Amino acid sequence: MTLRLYGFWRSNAAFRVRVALALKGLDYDEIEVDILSGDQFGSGYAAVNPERAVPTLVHDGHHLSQSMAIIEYLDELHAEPRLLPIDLRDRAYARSLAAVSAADTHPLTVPRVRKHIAGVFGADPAAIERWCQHWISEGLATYERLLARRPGTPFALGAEVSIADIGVAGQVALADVYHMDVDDFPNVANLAKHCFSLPAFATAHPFAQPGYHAVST
Ligand SMILES: N[C@@H](CCC(=O)N[C@@H](CS)C(=O)NCC(=O)O)C(=O)O
Repeated sequence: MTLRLYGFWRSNAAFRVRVALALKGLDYDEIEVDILSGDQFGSGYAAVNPERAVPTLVHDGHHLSQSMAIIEYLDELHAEPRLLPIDLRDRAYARSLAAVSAADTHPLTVPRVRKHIAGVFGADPAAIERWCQHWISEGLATYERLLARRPGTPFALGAEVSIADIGVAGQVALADVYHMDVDDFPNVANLAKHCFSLPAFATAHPFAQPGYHAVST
């Protein structure tokens, strides 16, 4: 079996897939698509993923996109450890937690959105940074309220790591990229501490990627 991930060091969606691959112990190679330089629009990448976004996972020649769909595919391909709980209600809860970051907040911070608010509304780099920090903070606050209502330990659903934790940890990784601390969100901070103590999460972090370099947002 061969697995190739097209990603980028600061891509939060690629982070989610890296964590899932590592938790399942699946070997893969990663090809960098520099989405800050526009490589997602190049003719080479068009053949890989017409969405013009990362991640793309290529499994034995089969192309998969959208991080959540990729994680669910990996969960069905390689069941252990399960990232989607067996229990119907737990599974819905885990998916809903993951979606707070993957569907609601992270998409507001991606390069095409930043470029659009700069080009159409004249947002300067400081305004774009404030925009992103606002939505990241909103996501963290939503997670804090959800985790307070249903505390899990050490992970969101209890003893086992799940797709929910990938979402929460991803939101914290996003905060790291935007120079934000998570001190105001103690439940989130505690969950992230447990997640990032696992090599699968730590090695997936944007700052641990070979292409990482400190850039302004
Ligand atoms: N919903 C998609 C998000 C894909 C996405 O927007 N990826 C970003 C990086 S995290 C990207 O490649 N953006 C390119 C752009 O905005 O031009 C997923 O979860 O995979």
